[in-house]
Amino acid sequence: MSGLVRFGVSLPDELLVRFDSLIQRKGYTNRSEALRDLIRDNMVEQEWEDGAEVVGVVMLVFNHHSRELQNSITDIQHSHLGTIISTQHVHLDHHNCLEAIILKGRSEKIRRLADLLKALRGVKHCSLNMSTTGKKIA
Ligand code: NI
Repeated sequence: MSGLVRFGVSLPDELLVRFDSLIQRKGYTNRSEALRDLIRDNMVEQEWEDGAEVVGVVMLVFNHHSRELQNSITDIQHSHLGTIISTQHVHLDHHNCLEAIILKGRSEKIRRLADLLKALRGVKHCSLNMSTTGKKIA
């Protein structure tokens, strides 16, 4: 368990007014928690840039009736067993499916895999949520 350290921050007054307004809208009750989250976001972003081991979620929305596409999505997953840790399939409606693929591994590998999935014909939307293993984030 790490301890808490207090430190002073000097900011242009106008910037602080805007910061306070922003964090209030986002539901923060104090500046410290908002600042901690900003720092964490920045560290996670850096993990992705540095090629560290990270966690990501690829969300795919695609046409249920395209069997070829469904096969391709499954084939890609079967050939990346070391990186894909879980997959959830949701039948959104009669025509649309959503697949949430949770990945853990080197950031460039996860980006490549997300690009591969996105480029498949028939994918309506693909997004990559870039998160962290949490190991280095307090
Ligand atoms: Ni489905």
